[in-house]
Amino acid sequence: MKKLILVILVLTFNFQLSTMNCAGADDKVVIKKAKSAMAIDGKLEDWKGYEAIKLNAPEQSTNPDKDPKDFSSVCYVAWDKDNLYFAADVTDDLVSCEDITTSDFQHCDYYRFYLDMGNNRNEGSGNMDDDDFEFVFTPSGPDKKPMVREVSKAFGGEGHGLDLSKVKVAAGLALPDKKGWILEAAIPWSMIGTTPKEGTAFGIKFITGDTDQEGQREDEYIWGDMSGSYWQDPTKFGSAILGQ
Ligand SMILES: [Ca+2]
Ligand SMILES: [Ca+2]
Ligand SMILES: [Ca+2]
Ligand SMILES: [Ca+2]
Repeated sequence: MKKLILVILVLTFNFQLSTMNCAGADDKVVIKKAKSAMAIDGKLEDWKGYEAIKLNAPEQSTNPDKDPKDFSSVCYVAWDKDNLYFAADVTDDLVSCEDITTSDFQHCDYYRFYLDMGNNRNEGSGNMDDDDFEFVFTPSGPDKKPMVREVSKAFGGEGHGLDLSKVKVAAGLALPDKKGWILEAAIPWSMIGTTPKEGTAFGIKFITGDTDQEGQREDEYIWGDMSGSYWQDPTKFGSAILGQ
């Protein structure tokens, strides 16, 4: 009897492990509609009631031994007729955002927010196409202001030449009760060639990286599939749908 229970336990554990390992392709997020425009002010009060998307589990990190006090986060998305909103709530023991040389701020603290507005990842190309966007946000920079770049069409690529002054971005730093940073952004739908409505579906991905004292990116947390060239491959994106 004991042996049978043991076998069942082992089988159950293995099943859970295999379910976790292939979770990537099934990653979905239903994006809630904002009742009124989000205030892009580096404060997260307006995000109460929105689903926290977690980038904080050891199996989501390129360094499974990462101390959550060193770095861990959740992020949020919302929409209205004008904007796609993004926010991140990050625990981090040191903010380091000095690298402006690398096109995608590789050696900064950053959040990367990927969109495949054509929702065509199943066509199987490992390269970003014209309707794929990679926005990179940092909570600070050499002038102490948050930074944003758009480096789509492959890793560190040329981007779409967007007028990024139209992306509203704000950051909050080191709240009194914890070490970390907050990012908030509003991306106009007009910028990414989409007229939104309930049911609009597209590909999505979130990646966040930690840089500390050394000024070199230490590791990343990845939402969804983290196999292969996950940082530039739309076939590794999850699915988003605009909800109510
Ligand atoms: Ca806010
Ligand atoms: Ca850190
Ligand atoms: Ca695409
Ligand atoms: Ca850091």
